[in-house]
Amino acid sequence: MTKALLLIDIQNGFCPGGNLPVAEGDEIVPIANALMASGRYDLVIASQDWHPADHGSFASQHPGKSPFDMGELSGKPQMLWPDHCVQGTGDAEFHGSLDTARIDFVQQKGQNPAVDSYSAFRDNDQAALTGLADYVRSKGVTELDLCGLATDYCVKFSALDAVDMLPGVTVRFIEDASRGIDPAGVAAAIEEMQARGIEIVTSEALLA
Ligand code: VGL
Ligand code: ZN
Repeated sequence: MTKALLLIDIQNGFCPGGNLPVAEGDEIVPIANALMASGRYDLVIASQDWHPADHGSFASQHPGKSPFDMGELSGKPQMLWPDHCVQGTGDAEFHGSLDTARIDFVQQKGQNPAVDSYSAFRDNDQAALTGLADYVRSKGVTELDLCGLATDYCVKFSALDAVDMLPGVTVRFIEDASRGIDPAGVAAAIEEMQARGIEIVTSEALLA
């Protein structure tokens, strides 16, 4: 059995003070650190939202649009975001208290300005893969526990893709080690994950 922990986008940009802050986003950092330090995991992976400054998911690239408006990107509906997690900026760095020394592999995503990439495994149009599924397979992972920011976007899409792309791997969502953007969206995301066979767990249960 090879157990992996996948930390989704625990970056300054998604924490209070960042450009796309998730309420209480920083409160998950000590939990993520405890999970990493627990000895439960053979492998720790972290994803990093890593956008060029002109990324097409940014409202700033769509004249007349504001953040959180719906827009279009490459002909598909796209939620327009504030500029966030621009490559090389502090906003894109992992939270300063995250114990990054324990991370074995970082998967960056969202570099293509023409498509958004909520999932750590592939772009939203499912055309381009990040390579993370191959990496996870190459390590013989049998159990993948996920948490991070934001539950209703990048965590959910990563969890659903893990189920799709890694058949046979047990996938768990760690609820207390995650925070979301929209409370209704979080509830819907948890139902959707559960319906797809993802176990909803707490860090306390995993560390017991
Ligand atoms: C995310 C919106 C835009 C996330 C990333 O990490 O959940 N959300 N980019
Ligand atoms: Zn993004």
